[in-house]
Amino acid sequence: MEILTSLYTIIITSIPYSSVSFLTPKGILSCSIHCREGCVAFTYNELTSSCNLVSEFYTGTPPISPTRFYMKNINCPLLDEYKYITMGTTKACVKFISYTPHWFDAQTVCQAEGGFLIQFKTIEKTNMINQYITDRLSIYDQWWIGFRDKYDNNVSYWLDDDILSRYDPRWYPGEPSFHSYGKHDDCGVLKEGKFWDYYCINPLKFICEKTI
Ligand SMILES: [Ca+2]
Repeated sequence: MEILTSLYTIIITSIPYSSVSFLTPKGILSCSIHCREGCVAFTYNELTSSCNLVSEFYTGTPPISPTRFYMKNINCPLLDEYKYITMGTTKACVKFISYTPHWFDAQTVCQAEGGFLIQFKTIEKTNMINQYITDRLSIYDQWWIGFRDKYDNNVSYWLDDDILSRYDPRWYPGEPSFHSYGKHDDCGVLKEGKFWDYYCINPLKFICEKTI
């Protein structure tokens, strides 16, 4: 049981979760060993020898009966509506926020929670988040993300100052425009799986990220 102590925190929760189940008569340790890539927690029922590997859980929906969870010690505050999303070796701790401030207030909210507007430095991470949005939200939603033309010189920078090339294939056709309808398009948006630049004072939903 030392492995459980070192790798997992036991919490009692009524949080709904998505999981796969199978029988492991060898017990809870066997169940825990199956909780590897893509698994953030598990439950084990001693009476039925049923092991549930949990890939995601979340708050805000009607509670189910309380379950004893064994949760991996991941630096992602899942109980604060952040989601730990994995696809292969790609991982992210993110929160989709549906009220609609302008870009700067969105970034301020993320910073107040110890994070930042989400950055997409790899194709794999972009694909993973787009898949999640397609499956659980709407691909037509518009989200503030963590890049902008910070010097107003038609160069887009991620929040860590890496440049997002204007030739990156993840831009929507015709983007970045940098200007439209007489306004500066300086702030980063994810919509329909692609990057756009918008006028920063638009009211949009946003995605916060925490480093894990
Ligand atoms: Ca634009």
